[in-house]
Amino acid sequence: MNGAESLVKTLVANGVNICFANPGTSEMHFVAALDAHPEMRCILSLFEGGVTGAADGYWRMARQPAATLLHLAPGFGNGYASVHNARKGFGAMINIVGEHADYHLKYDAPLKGDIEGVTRGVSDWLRVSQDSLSVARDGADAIRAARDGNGQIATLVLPANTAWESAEAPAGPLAPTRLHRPRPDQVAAAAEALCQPGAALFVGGAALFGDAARRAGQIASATGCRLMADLFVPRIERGEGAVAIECMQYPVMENVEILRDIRHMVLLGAGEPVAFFAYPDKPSTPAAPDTRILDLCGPRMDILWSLEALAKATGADASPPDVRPLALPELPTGPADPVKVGQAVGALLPENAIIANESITAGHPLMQGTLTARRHDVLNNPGGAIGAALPLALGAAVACPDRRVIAATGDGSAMYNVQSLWTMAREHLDVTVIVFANRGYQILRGELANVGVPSVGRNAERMFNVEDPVLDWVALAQGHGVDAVRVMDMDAFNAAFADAVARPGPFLIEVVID
Ligand SMILES: Cc1ncc(C[n+]2csc(CCOP(=O)(O)OP(=O)(O)O)c2C)c(N)n1
Repeated sequence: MNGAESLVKTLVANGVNICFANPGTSEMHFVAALDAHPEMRCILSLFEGGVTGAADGYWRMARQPAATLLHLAPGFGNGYASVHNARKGFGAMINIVGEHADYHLKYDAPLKGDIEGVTRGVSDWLRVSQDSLSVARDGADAIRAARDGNGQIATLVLPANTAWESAEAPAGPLAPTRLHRPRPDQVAAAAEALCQPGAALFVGGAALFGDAARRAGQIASATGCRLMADLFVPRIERGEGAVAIECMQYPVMENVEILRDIRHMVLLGAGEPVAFFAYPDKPSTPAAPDTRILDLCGPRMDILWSLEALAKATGADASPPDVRPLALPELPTGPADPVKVGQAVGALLPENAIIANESITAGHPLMQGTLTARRHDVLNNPGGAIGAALPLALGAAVACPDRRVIAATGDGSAMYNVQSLWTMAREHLDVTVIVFANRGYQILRGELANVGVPSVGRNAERMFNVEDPVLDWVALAQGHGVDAVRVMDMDAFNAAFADAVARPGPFLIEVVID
């Protein structure tokens, strides 16, 4: 057995059986070892942003880390933005990054780069394997790190000779690690604070879906506090029967209003809300200055245990949570616009769908339109580096083959990792892509005004519009092996969306917004 084989066997023995990949020569022994293990599913992306973004989407739904296979510093660098987004959402992945053989590094060969420099800033755990005998242990440590702290980015750099030289045995299954928990006095103080007038329980991470969200909802019902969360949370359950969680908005001054009456804020699985950007004369944090903030359980701590403890301390067991009703919007007609598209998606969304949302200026109407749709999950982009929706949808569809995945994206954002369409086609994934084709970086017009610049001149206009030439999304999709249609009005959108979510495989709808 060589080092690469010991690593693949270690991954498989620990339940890591998906590898999103874009390999090169320095990874050929790892490729050969993957080839010898058909129980590992290897999924090719044609750009590394798709590799790492898909691993993030996979983790968010499967709650199991996938491996990635990346080619030296430039390959990881191409995937950097999606790793950044994953890390901001406390996502997990195990990046296996090939490197030149250690004795080759001194020659400064073409693909040699500052691999530690490029990986360190977005890796919670980073190691360069020193020899082939250590590779299995390094792999096991990487898996443990990825699972630790509610999800971490683990990056293992694998010099080519450590992959091809002899190894002994793979490392077996790993014991789970224990998460930090708040002290009893902190739980008691939080419980007391939540019973005060003007209290909010501000939740994140695993508290936004499933049983944990129900627990949070019970605590809110029992104490009378508001239940709140950030806007761009990595995963949140919505629609019929989902616990009613009040989400923040994008404009910081709207959030100042939303939080105006909050006097006590208990953080559980989330940090304090912050403005996406700083603006002249606007605050960085929207909570009122006299709000008392209790940091009960950080995002890396034991969120589920903390919710249970808080439920017990507030006597929430018998309190039913406030949940969303089913109230489907009417199907809109007439020319297409983001509000109507949001309503149509809300009306037609299939039960148990997953929406990977990077709709930017169309995002608010989409969230409004789907608030009381059939039950679904939404995956947002917590890191703000655009290009997330297509890879996230890809990874979510691999994790949940029985669920319909919707990728809803701005046309500007969709271009960053457009190659993910090809992987959706190759893997026959049930993804319906909605591209909001407003032919520009619409949000940046508003942001220019937000920083106090009164008008858009020639250069700014040249940086904000994506016209001349106009992107042809039907041709782009078809060129990647995905069927597509362009729609201008709601009758056409409604018909296309209803058809797309019922047919197997990927389909793209370009909805033209003037
Ligand atoms: C990696 C990265 N590059 C650039 C940006 C800046 N940026 C934010 S939104 C945006 C344009 C988004 O355009 P689109 O997806 O078409 O949505 P729209 O604003 O038109 O609704 C850009 C360039 C970013 N957030 N991340």
